[in-house]
Amino acid sequence: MATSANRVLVVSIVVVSLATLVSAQGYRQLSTVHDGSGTMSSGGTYTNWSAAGQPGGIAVSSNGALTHYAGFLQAVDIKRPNLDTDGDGVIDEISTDNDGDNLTDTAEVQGSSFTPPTATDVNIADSDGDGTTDGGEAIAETDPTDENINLQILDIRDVGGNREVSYMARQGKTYHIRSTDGSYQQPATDLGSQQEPAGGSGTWLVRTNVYTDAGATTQRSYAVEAQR
Ligand SMILES: [Ca+2]
Ligand SMILES: [Ca+2]
Ligand SMILES: [Ca+2]
Ligand SMILES: [Ca+2]
Repeated sequence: MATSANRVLVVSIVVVSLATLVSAQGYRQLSTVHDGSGTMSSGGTYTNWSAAGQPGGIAVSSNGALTHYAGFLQAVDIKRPNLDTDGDGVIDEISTDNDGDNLTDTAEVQGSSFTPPTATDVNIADSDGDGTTDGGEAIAETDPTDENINLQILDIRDVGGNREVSYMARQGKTYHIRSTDGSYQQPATDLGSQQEPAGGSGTWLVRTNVYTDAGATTQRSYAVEAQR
């Protein structure tokens, strides 16, 4: 978080619109038992999880009265048939979104909601713990595995009679800047949108952008909104 001696930070918040979500899939998901180097293949409306991709393959071993079955898919389902990670009343075995982060389990395993493709945890809503859910990072197009990168306002300050709002952005993406005057409430007024020009760094094209709120001098709260 940047700082400034003349900073006029009233309230900075980030609104991540969930208006566009990954739609529910038509197949039964088995991702709760996906682990290690297990592999997955897709065909039409179904998804096949290959036992051959499990580390060590399928094996059975015994130790006295105990028998250990290794490599079988759905082992977690058998052991924890009532597991409901997000508490929505739909057990993980039949839930398409275990952690309720608005990314399906399959999309999380495949990493298909991100560019570049990046897998996220199917049972943790915020895989990197940066305060933005995996689904929110998919909309903002930020790295869901980097706790230092998400959509956030970095600084608000008065400069030469204007107010400058700096925020972490992605090259080529369009953002809406919203505001409200007076004491804090959810910023609702759309000040306009801006598309981030070139200059993003790294694979995720991260850049700091500055929105200039011309002539703004009164108390004002800001939000930056990203949409898919
Ligand atoms: Ca999810
Ligand atoms: Ca997740
Ligand atoms: Ca996150
Ligand atoms: Ca992140």
